[in-house]
Amino acid sequence: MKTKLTLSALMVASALALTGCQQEKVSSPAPLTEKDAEQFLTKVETELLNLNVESGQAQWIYANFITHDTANLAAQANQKFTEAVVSLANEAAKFDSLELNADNRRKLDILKLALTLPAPQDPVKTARVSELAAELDGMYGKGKYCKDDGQCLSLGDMTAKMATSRDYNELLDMWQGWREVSKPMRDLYKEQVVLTNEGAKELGYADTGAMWRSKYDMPADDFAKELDRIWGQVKPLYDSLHCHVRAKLGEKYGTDKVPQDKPIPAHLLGNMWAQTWGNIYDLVAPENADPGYDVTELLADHNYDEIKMVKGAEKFFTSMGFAPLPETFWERSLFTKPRDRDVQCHASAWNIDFKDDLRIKMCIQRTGEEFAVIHHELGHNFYQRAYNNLPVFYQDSANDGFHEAIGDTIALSVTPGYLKEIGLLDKVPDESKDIGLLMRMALDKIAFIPFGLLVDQWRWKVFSGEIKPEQYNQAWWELREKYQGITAPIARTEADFDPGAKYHVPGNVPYTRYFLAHILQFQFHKAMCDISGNKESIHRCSVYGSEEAGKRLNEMLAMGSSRPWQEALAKLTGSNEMDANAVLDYFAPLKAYLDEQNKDRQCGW
Ligand code: X8Z
Ligand code: ZN
Repeated sequence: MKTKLTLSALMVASALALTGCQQEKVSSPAPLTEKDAEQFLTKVETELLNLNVESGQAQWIYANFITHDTANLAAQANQKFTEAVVSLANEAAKFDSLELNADNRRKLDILKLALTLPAPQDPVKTARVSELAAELDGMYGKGKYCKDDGQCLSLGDMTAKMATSRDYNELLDMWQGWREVSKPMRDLYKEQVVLTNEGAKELGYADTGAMWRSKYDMPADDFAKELDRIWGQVKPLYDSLHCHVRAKLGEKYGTDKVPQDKPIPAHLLGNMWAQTWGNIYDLVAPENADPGYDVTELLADHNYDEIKMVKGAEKFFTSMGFAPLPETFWERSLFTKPRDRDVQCHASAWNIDFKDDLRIKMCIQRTGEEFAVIHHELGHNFYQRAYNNLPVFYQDSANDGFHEAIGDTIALSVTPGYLKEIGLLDKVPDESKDIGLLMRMALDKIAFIPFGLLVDQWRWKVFSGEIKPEQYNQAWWELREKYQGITAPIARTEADFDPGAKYHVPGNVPYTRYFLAHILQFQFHKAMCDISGNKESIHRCSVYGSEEAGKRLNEMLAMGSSRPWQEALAKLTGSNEMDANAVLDYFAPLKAYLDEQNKDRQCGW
């Protein structure tokens, strides 16, 4: 056991070192210096690493075996971790007014912002925060929809059915059934908000949301404005897509069910949360421009099982010069849903020892959609490995959007040309099919963007108190309507807690990261295509096999969070701004097509 040298011990030591001739100063602590900061940071480095590994192991076990006991063990480990980090963050704050070199300042700031759920310093309250976090996470992981006849559906079962069912009532039944799971989360969530806000205040932030917004190398308010600016860039494209999709859904289900001047009912878009719409591609496929293949079918035709899908994604990274995943990745990951126990099926990527103990945990389904998610998860793992030589403070992405963007960037290179190259597709469709390809991509990527924004718009307002507990559900649907143009298909009340039906709310994972990732991945893709010498249109570009692009990508990844994200972005793209022009350029031909389709339609809601 290491003895804990706290900062106050350091201060006492330096005060005692003063000679007796300065009597009046002996009782007050010596002013802190850069050297004190350095000593503090060195101590924290080891402590943080040990704490992270210990709690990481407990969280891993809990997520892989959800039981009463593993919940307790995970909560205890989290409590220990939170207590320690809160105390270290408060110590770090003591250097706030000291002028320090940029590196030490950055590490201290990172430490102060390290917790997603900041707990108050009271140990009883920290214990409760940890308990609530474990319980909410477990409720989601264990969640099932059991019908009156006793038949139970897991979220995975419903995800698969909602992708292909075109039966209005069947879809509604599953949509409604899953949202029973989140009702009992409401009171726990409310309690958690109060406690973490108290913790955030102790650390000097207005509330937990304000703390989350402070992680972006710019003033928190500027960051919020930046999001609005970027959303303003994308909104016209989203509106065009929404208009066309609503019209097609009206043709399919009838305009009584899908009124053409109102938001779209949320259960008809092929996804439990209406966050990606690629699964209803068949309903909106442009005439004569269908690329004529479907990745789910290609995978089945070529006997891809779950492991082969992961190997395929790994191969993409190794083709660009990244080292293969370690043997332990294959031994320790979870790839398929176990039949006999509850696991947290929501996909995630881990690096347990902050070196090379990389893993994913995912209940893989054999679909094109999941093939993209595998790329997404491996993007996390290759990022984690690229920065594993940095001090633990910097073992993170430039900002959280970067972490979420890397695997998606690679998945943008899963083009027909690439599928042919790896033997999944016989013939690359000609350019007349590009609108179909772009449509399918937009249904996933453009449809997602407002959803990626609104989840934290809701949470930020909840944390700030602007949304009160008795308005949780109503405010959620107001934001769903405002940003996505989506509506609940049946009346909702405050007995419901629909935000809790989305993993990241009970899981306490900030969501703005995915909004950012959906912008950044197009910037990264464009930059890497340029580096690889691509001559085709951007949506046909694949950087598969480009070691040059891999090298430049790795340079950015290896920076971890050691420098402001603007610098990391410039390293790969030459620009230090997040900007949606790369998105708009990518989809420009589709935008023209949509506007033509919509010309006699009344768009908007
Ligand atoms: O949660 C995820 C990943 C794990 S970080 C699978 N995603 C978001 C979601 O599923 O809601 C990826 C895209 C958005
Ligand atoms: Zn992710």
